[in-house]
Amino acid sequence: MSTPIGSLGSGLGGGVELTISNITKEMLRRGHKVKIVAPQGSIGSSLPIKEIPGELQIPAQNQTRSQPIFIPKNSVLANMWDYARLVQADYDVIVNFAYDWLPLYLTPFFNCPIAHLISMGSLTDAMDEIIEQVAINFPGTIGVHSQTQAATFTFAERCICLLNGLDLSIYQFCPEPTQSLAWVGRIAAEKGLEDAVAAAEIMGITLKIFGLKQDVSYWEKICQEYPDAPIEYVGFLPTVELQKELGQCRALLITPRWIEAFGNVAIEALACGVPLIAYRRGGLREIVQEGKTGFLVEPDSVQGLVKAIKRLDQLDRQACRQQAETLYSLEAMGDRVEQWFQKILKK
Ligand code: HBI
Repeated sequence: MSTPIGSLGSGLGGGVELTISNITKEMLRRGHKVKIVAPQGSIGSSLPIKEIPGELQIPAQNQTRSQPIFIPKNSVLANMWDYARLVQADYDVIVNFAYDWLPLYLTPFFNCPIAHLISMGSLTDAMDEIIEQVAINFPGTIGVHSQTQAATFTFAERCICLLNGLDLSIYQFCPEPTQSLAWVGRIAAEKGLEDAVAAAEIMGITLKIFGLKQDVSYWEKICQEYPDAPIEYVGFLPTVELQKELGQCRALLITPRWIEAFGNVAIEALACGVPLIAYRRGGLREIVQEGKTGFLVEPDSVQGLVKAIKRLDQLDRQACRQQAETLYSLEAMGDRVEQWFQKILKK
């Protein structure tokens, strides 16, 4: 059951789009029957998608903690779950990827077991309350991507930590990089791009920037503030092109202002052999192997980024690829997800 904030392939669903297609690919490879239920207009090369019409849900991260739950008329979320109600007898388990109240509230009304993969940390009181109710009444059905993300909830110990996974065959290991640094992500204030630009200017090293220019005024403000910074905006590339360019960079700078549940771009970089320089925030703290595959830096400290850039030669690109293969392959993620489902079904 996909995210209701955008059709699959629109990019609006952020990391969840990649997560859904990767888990689906791996479950199909293991011989499972899978159907993805997603908003109209969803595309996914050869993925089995059932498109559902209706009005999109508003993004949860733009809401205040006490904001009420909004369900628009002709809600695509409601229509998706009405479809699920009708077909539930054909399936062993329903997997919910939406960070929304309705699927959690509906859980007790379904005969078919529902596994919820919660993709962000605590954002609103209404969501915390309903996730906790399901975590208590349906033990083991709340999946998360990292311990840090789980720790943002009062019921952290009831969450199942799944990490995440990638199709590593798409990512080529690059042993000999150019001098450039990289920054990848939606260009928006919560991603802290200006710190990476400031560090690149201090070091006089080119910073290649990849990602959707979601907030253009934010981008223009950075260009005005750092007119001489050695930055190169490469654009929003499909994965195959992104990994080719990213792989040639000396390191990936990750400068989140908020608690990222995991860090898909971080494991994409590791898969290419690119070490990480990341703020010690959110799921990144569990991905970076300090001094081996990256450095964790004091959050919001440009000087911290600069100090880490100077120590890059201590990091081992082969170890980065190795970490991706050990922890974040589709195989490894598939094992964690399958075991999660089996434990739910056993109950
Ligand atoms: N907001 N309401 C809502 N529902 C989602 O499923 C959702 C969201 N915001 C962001 C989001 N999903 C994903 O982009 C992140 O979880 C990655």
